[in-house]
Amino acid sequence: MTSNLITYELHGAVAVIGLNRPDKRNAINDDVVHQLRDAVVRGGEEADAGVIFGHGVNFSAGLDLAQLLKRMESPPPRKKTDHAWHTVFDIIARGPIPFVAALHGAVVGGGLELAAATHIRVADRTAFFGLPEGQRGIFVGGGGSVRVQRIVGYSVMADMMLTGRILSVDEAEKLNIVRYVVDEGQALTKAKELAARIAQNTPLTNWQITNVLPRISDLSHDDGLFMEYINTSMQRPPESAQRLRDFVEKRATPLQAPHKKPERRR
Ligand code: 1HE
Repeated sequence: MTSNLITYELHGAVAVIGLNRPDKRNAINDDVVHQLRDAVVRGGEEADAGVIFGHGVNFSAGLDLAQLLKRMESPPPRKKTDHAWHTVFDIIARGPIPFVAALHGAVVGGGLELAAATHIRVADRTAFFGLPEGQRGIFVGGGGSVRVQRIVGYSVMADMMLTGRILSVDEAEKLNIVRYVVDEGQALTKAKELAARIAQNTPLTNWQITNVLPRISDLSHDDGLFMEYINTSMQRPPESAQRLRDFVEKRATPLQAPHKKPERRR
């Protein structure tokens, strides 16, 4: 599927989804949000992991400010509707499959909020990160007050929003905004490689990691342990027994310590 503003390709078990509005620096307008929704829903149905990236030289310049201005200059709607950004970003964050973001160039405002809705972020050395909402006279609206704040904490987010501070890739890595830093032009390749690896996990375990784990972090100690117990004792992926047998019967690929070369199990 290639709609005009979002591209979608299935690479094996990985849905590769691209923001495709490079002339506007992949600024996110209503049509982008709607097409992104269709793409992530489709990915959830037919893939086991997904990648989100930006066409052109940026990931995303965030909310389409021209469209927002037009809306501000029009009469307000009579009725409240669902906030489409929240709906779509929640499908990414808490849907059926994990997503990896491949970041380069501008990752700002709503672009950073979108990246924060994914589960793993990879950035190349051209990426920079900002929340210029303060300068634009608006507030975060794509879930950033929850997701970005949970990643970087209040003091970092307040600094980014109040002063307009732009973070480099190295700063973003220190703050856990990104987990992998790669050379220029390599973010998409690395993100696809990670997604392909993730897609080999059992879908139920991936779902527990993306849906149960973040909810546990919102719970009290006691409730968290209880939720963990329920999850480990009441539902196991159907593939678990075979995977455990593979390990016990020495067919599983050994874990690899970073300082050692891979070794075959005998
Ligand atoms: C845009 C947008 C946009 C570019 N909305 N049209 N986001 C921001 O405050 C970031 C605004 N953008 C920028 O600061 C710069 O565009 C960039 C640093 C990302 C890239 O700079 P550059 O020199 O490569 O591009 P440019 O010349 O600034 O922009 C190229 C075109 O993209 C130009 O349109 P043109 O018709 O004159 O060619 C720009 O107007 C257009 N463009 N960014 C609309 N954001 C749910 S709440 C989330 C709240 C936020 O996201 S706030 C942060 C908004």
